[in-house]
Amino acid sequence: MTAINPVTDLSKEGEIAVLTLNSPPVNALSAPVRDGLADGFKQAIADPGVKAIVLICDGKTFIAGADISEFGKAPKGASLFDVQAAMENSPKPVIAAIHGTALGGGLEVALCAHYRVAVPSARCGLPEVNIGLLPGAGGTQRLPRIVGPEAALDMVTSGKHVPAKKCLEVGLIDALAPEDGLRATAIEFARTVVAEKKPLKKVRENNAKVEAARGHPEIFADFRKANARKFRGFLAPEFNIRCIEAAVNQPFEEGLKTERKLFMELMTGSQSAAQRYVFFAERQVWKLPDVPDDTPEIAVKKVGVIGAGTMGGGISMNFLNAGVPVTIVEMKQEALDRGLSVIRKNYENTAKKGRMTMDDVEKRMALLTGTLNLEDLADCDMVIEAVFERMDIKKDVFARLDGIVKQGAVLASNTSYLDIDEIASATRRPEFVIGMHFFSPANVMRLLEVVRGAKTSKPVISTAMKTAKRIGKIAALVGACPGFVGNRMLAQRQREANQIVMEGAMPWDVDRVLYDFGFPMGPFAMSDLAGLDIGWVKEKSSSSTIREVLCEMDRRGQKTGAGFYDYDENRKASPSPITEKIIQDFRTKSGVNARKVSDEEILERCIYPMINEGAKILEEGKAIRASDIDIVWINGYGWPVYRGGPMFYGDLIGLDRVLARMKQWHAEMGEQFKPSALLEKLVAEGKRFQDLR
Ligand code: 3H9
Repeated sequence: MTAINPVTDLSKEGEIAVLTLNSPPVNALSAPVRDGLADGFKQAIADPGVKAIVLICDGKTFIAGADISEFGKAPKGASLFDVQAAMENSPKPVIAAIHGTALGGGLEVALCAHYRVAVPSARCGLPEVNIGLLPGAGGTQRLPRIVGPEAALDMVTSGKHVPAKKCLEVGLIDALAPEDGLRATAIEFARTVVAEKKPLKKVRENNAKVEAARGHPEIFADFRKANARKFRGFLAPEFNIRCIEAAVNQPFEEGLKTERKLFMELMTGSQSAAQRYVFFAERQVWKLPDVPDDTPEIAVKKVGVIGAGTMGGGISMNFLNAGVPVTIVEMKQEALDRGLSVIRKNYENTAKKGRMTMDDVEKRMALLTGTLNLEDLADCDMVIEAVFERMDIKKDVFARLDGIVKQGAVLASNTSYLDIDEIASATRRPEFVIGMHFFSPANVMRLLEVVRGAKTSKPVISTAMKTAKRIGKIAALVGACPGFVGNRMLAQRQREANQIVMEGAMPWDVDRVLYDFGFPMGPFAMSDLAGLDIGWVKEKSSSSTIREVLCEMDRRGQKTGAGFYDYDENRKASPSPITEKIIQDFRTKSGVNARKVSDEEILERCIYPMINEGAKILEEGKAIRASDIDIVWINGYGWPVYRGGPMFYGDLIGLDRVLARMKQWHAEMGEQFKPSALLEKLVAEGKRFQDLR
């Protein structure tokens, strides 16, 4: 075995050269990997004793793509295109041996091999779209030449990882190898290619499928139309589509040029910068400076959930999906029955859509036990309380749990804004109490805010985070403060949205601006969806806010067919003259002269105070990193991922600009706009949130 460089080895098995990459964690195409490939192929091709070359990787995966952390930096080392050309034009057959994932640039390298062999557990994909890019090393031109333009469109715009078996069916790989015999099988495959003098297959020359699609622009028009909603606001899916179009309509070399041009456009744009940032943010969020990964974990084998309402039911489903038995507690039989039947119905609906079998439904339901008796939670390893959001009720529940649940179990509250320390004080074991704030619908939304109390122990924090991962969530560890990270910042936006309406805009103006920014819906449409009567009590209603008046008129949102908006029978919203009149009356009563509020002001007033609040959260140590705040907003509140989250967005537009506005509004309108000290400091130092480490 010869070491080509620290990450590449070249060895020989008779007449077959084996080029092995070993660059943890994922064999990404960093400069040393590209250098190793370039030199390795050169040597193997030059060696007269070599008849064929196998490219294989050590570690957990084949090449998982370009090295994303190199993007935006000055290029170093061998060019990927030269490596690919050396492979494709090699006079000796090149066989890629794939395990783990061949993704992005990794698959693009494999597509320059003449043959591909993979283990059944391997997956192939071009996921660049997820980081706001397109496959920029020939992937958009080679993939459709194998799988056809339709399948290629699906793969490049979804970024999905296609299992090896399916890859074999569509011709993306040529043979399957036993799970523990990839190297031997690939070598054997290479020997057969040599012995049988099989052709040096170049994907680029395989034109039949792209030619067949030529003159059928409807393939692309239909695809765009079918996915318009999903792709709204994103540049990368459209650019990926244009590349596949180029593969169909242009000769290979021209298509490559189109791909290159569009790739560079995306690479230098803000959307991809945001999405690359989010890629790393999603991985950072699990890393807790004072709770190392090897912190002992409490084994969670049985979970108790208190409350069988929408929230409790949704939370339970997460655990059932992960195969964890759940005992769900309600106060009344009727509520319990209702809760259990909603869970069953949800699963049955999923089964009806073909996304699970009836057998799966029954398996999950068999893990679920309903009870009216809190004592039944005694042997649970984790109990999550999801009862009514009132401190006295929560404290009562926790005091009772303290007397019932075995020692060493995690006692979690799903509160969305109450003080976790006060809740913990109702027990004699505050170190076991933690917040696990799920977002509604809890079986769908990815975010979990894990709220650390002053006394919460590290194993309990670690257990909550690892449990979140196990049930497929993304969790951000936050500190105890009213509303935690998400709702605390949301309150800023909501206050300004309401205020802007008082000043002259209509709810639909505010909603339109935020929708165009990329949110799935604006704050007023959101309120209508959630129900305007959340927290509203008829007896105490005093007609003092627009919302109260709407509730008093029984305009309680979508469920009553009217709220801020009017709704038709298909729940389609239209601006309501009634709401408009209520708002105008409010303005008159308050002596406000309505003015035209520009779209720019709406956006700034809604977003900048959130960024300022985020800075205060960081300043107070209630979030570990700015990027954790962004994770909360992207996964819990529909912040468009291509804008990277509020803190990234602040960095992008310039913190000096945000600060200037905050100062101006602070002077003009009051304390709610007081600039955060951290924001002032960063601006003074010419730094960004991303520079805080
Ligand atoms: C591309 O290829 C462009 C080309 O078309 C054009 C070229 C001209 N780079 O996710 P994990 C790190 S674009 C750098 O926790 P898993 C990751 O940050 C690329 N680093 O593991 C983490 O670091 P840390 C197209 C990378 O087992 C560690 O590896 N490819 C890269 O859950 C482990 O990652 C993609 O978009 C990378 N490409 O999942 C694939 N990938 O430990 C992106 C990972 O310090 N990667 N890291 O936090 C993935 O989807 C997953 O990482 C993978 C493994 C499925 C591979």
